[in-house]
Amino acid sequence: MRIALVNPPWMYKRLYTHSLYPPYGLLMIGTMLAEDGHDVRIFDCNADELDEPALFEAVASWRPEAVGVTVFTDTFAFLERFGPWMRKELPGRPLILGGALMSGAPEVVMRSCGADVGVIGEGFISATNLFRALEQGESLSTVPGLIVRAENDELHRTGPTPVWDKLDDLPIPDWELLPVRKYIAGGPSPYFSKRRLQHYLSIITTLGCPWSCSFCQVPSLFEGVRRRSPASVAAEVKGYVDRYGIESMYFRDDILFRPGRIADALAEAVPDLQWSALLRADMITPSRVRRMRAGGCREIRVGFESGDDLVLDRANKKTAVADNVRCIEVCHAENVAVSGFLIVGLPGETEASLAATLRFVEETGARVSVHFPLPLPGTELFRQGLRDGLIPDQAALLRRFSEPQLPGAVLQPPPVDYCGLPDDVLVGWATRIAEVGRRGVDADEAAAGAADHADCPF
Ligand code: B12
Repeated sequence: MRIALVNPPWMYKRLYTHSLYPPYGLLMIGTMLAEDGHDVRIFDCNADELDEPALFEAVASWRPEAVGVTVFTDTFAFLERFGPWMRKELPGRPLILGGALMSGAPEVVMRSCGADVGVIGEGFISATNLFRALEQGESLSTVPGLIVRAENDELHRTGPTPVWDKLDDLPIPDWELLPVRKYIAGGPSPYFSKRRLQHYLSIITTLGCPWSCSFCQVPSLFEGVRRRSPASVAAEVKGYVDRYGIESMYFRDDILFRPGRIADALAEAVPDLQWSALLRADMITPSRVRRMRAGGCREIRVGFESGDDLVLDRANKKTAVADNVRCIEVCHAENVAVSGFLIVGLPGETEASLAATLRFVEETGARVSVHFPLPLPGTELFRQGLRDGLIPDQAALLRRFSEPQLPGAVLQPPPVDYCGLPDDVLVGWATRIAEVGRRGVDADEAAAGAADHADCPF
């Protein structure tokens, strides 16, 4: 089958000005469908800088038999335009959706654009089965893991999503499906100091998370916690070094589990490679960070979230401010850069807790970016918003997520009020905290002689 896969234009582009981020889920799906014998082409609006008219024209002129779109936080408004366009220009061709936002609110997202099928949660098995069934003209109602539009326009779920057990057995992504050289040359990620990590590719080694923070969708997105072995990770990375000459690697896992063992495997397979990853503060010990640094780690990022323990508790974060402070001290001592994320306006937030967060940033010299709580479908925050009547119209909320962000979009007022503080008070605190949190970055970039990073949260 001739399948067009679309990575829509990001509305949050201003937040991520200094780097390109590959649509990893779409890349994996594309790789697997191509291996299954389909003719696959990814239309990557970000790397190829396609605006909507250019995308529509490119897709139509390729004449696909089916179109798949990856649906993230900011895709809703795009779908409301793309669906009707497809009905008109590619009549009879199925529109298939997948991705985090689609998985969190399948009915709302499917209705927004008249899509024919959605893949709920991970798509390794269900997407493959879905396209086989489509090709053979079989009914989709027997393919589990989907939401399907029936003749009468009703939406039906087809049963639990099948789970890919052994991640080591997944195919290596075929980066040639994307403009891979643009990704490698896309400049250093804003998260990296310019001096340290350049020419990199991304990898994900884990699906799922054992914690259940109120603001995070991951536990509801992927079943259980599945991890790749350090040996298979190192072998894949070595393949990229050999083939593309990359110098660095960016681990995109929400939490990189077993970072010490991964570092050991990388030290052996690719001794010159440098890397960055996300971890939890309570995973950081001097011996582990030393081992990570010896294996090439140059920066970690951590969800600090707040400088107040009550706010952390109510978010079910299961870390304390003391863990965050210790994490920063250890990383500084071991010469591994550390930066993190804060959320301003979580349930329980007060001006006193905001003052505590500002103090935490000032006293530790933490590099942070500041965000407001996003009620993502599938999270406790979202459920709470529904229970408390704060989200009267789900489609309106998701549309709001797709509004183009201003420069420094971290300082957009929150779409839902979770703490009772007025918007201008929250924005005022967020601005002050973000300013202090940028100091470390500015010093770092000045030392590196880097270009102006004015818009960039890091
Ligand atoms: C890397 C990453 C990023 C990168 C790149 C994002 C991107 N669009 O590719 C960056 C740093 C830019 C980013 C930014 C943001 N992110 Co982010 N990100 C991730 C992360 C850590 C990994 C994504 C990934 O590759 N997963 C692994 C792959 C295999 O899974 P997948 O993408 O879901 O794909 C599978 C299925 O969904 C399905 N599938 C996906 N697409 C399609 C398409 C078709 C046609 C089919 C059939 C199937 C299918 O099959 C795939 C294989 O199983 C996830 C958390 C996570 N673990 O997934 C958060 C996550 C996706 N991000 C999240 C959020 C909130 C954001 C931001 C809003 C943060 C912010 N405040 O700015 C922005 C939004 C930017 C944007 N436009 O997406 C939320 C998503 C919520 C949502 N409902 O969309 C997540 C789930 C994190 C969380 N803790 O809740 N993010």
